[in-house]
Amino acid sequence: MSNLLITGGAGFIGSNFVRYLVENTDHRMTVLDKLTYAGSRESLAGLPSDRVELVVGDIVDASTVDALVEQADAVVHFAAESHNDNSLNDPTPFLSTNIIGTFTLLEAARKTGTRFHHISTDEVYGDLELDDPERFTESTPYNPSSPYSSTKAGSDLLVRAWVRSFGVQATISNCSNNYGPLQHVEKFIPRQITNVIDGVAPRLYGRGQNVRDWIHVDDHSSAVLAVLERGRIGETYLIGADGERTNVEVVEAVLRLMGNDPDGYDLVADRPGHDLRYAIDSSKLRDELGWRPAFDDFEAGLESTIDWYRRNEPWWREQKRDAEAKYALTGQ
Ligand code: NAD
Ligand code: TDX
Repeated sequence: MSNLLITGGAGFIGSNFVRYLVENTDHRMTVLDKLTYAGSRESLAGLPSDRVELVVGDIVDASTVDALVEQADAVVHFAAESHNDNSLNDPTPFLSTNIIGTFTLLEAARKTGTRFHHISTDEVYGDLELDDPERFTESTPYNPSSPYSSTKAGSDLLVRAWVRSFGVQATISNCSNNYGPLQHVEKFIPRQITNVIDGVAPRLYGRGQNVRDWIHVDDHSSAVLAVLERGRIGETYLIGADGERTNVEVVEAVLRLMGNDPDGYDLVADRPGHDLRYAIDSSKLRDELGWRPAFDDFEAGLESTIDWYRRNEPWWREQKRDAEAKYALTGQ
């Protein structure tokens, strides 16, 4: 059993990872989370207090970070500003949290020699044409499009430099779009599910033809655990589950599964710089570490996610009001 420091563990993927580790390992976890608009204590509710402790703090604060990294056997770094649309309205916190925050953690790991795993995104590679037969691999050149993805790319490059220059014991994983319970309703799938619950038509950007490569959040967690336990230091692993779908296909599935007419969506203004398509080739992770996704039925995963939002309205009702007020400003 070891002590893990989980940054951003009160957010969507971080809290699902903590829950996954409580169920599948003996690790003790300290969550360091600023509880921004995207993090909540409720996402960690019901977990055993002898396994999970929440420290409310900022990854940019070196004294907090140094003290916590010192006590940890490994760090898994999820904390980030994570939403592309927000980064178009105000990039400032993205620079601070994603770049300076990662730098602060790396400096602490350098001083202590602590094992470090950095969570990143496929968006660092830019986008693919709809008909491109290629998918992203670990050797695809970095070409980010948005303020969000450029700060994630910058944080990845810091990790690589700290490995090479200072011998930090780090790995990186770049994952495709996650779905599942506890995702903030500003994001595509929970936004549309909660719209339908509220009797509002789902909102598709542009013509809805953009493609995302969906993976269930628990499959992301099992892959991160595999890299943490067996990944080679200094290496990058792409995480994906062959889940490419156009946005309109996803919305039609949500509407159908919720008993509505699959055509009952609205087309709204496109996202500036909107990446066309993401697609992951996860052969390295599968061949080297023997990882396989457990969720091979997207519609079944979507159905249980819909069920979770139906049963957990108190968790999302307040954030829904705030998120829709922001979208109203851009007419989206
Ligand atoms: P999220 O926005 O739901 O959660 C982020 C968490 O980080 C929140 O709990 C927030 O309070 C915390 N946080 C933000 N700034 C902080 C700071 N300065 N100090 C401490 N805590 C801070 O994000 P998510 O969707 O769970 O994404 C988690 C990670 O996974 C991110 O690094 C993101 O880039 C990456 N990622 C996400 C996806 C996806 O589909 N959501 C896909 C690939 C990679
Ligand atoms: O209302 C919407 N309508 C719509 O058509 C919203 C919120 C989104 N979209 C589109 C934009 C994208 O093509 O749906 C797709 C998914 O949008 P987001 O949920 O905002 O995700 P994306 O921009 O693809 O980024 C996500 O995956 C990669 C995460 O938010 C990132 O943190 C991760 O790095």
